[in-house]
Amino acid sequence: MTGKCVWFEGIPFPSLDYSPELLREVQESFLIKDEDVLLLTFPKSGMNWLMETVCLIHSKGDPKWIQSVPIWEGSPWVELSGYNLLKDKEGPRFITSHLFVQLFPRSFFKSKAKMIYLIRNPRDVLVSGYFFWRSAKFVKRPQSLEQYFEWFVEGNVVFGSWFDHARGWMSMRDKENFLILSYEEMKWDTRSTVEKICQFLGKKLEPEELNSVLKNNSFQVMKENNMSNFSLLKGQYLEENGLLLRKGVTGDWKNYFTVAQAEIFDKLFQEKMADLPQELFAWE
Ligand code: PPS
Repeated sequence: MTGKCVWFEGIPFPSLDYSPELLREVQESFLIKDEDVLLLTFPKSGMNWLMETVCLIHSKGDPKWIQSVPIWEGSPWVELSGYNLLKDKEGPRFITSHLFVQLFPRSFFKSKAKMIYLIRNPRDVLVSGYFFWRSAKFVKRPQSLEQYFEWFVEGNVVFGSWFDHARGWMSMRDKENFLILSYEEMKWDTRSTVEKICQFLGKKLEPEELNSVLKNNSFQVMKENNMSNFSLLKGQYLEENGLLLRKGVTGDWKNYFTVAQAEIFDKLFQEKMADLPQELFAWE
């Protein structure tokens, strides 16, 4: 998959709008402010769901903003075209990124900016990525799930190894400006997770505002929102069958992994993550 990539400090990036020069500038010069809110995930972990949720919390559940502005403008990607948008923006910003911890703007580590890291069962990340990258025009596409499985376990996919990405960010987990959430908890109890995000961000919502956040960040409503469902990316970046909101469930990997693949994955997970608290990985 990495054949078509742009490389920066050993990490492969899609041949989209990434460049080593921009990535270096982001890392060295982008100024994170204390009042910023940062959203971080490995690709296909539910980033757009988190972005939509945070924007809805900000607008107190009013969907006008998320229905009128592309999702990548509400919470721009710092390592992409969002860089220029963000640089000139006054006041508190939502900032999105898939960057590894070591590539993230260095100014963050001295700031009080709040960061949310959303983690998802990497087996589901793998399946979600397989279906998504098959319809993307800016990567070498996997020809089969078997092939993508091999790439993924070797860390030979865009943005590199899930294990290294997760381990890197997990090292921040004791900091008080850092919140780890899982896609699974967000799926199984969306209300409590949104309340947790509100508490972390110091936002108070009235019951009807919270209900509106929950209505508008639901899979079905997001799937129908052309500002959030990536339909604007069809043509230039995605094939017509390209879907961001594919199934939106947990445990879908069980429908795709063979018994042998499940065993290989379990063994690898043990090798790579055994020393971390296992309650961080509460999934099926
Ligand atoms: S990306 O392209 O890397 O930024 O993709 P990302 O947004 O991180 O992940 C896409 C997966 O998130 C699911 N998703 C949702 N699930 C539940 N509810 C809502 N509202 C929601 N929004 C996005 C999306 O369906 C992708 O997962 P899969 O398993 O492919 O369906």
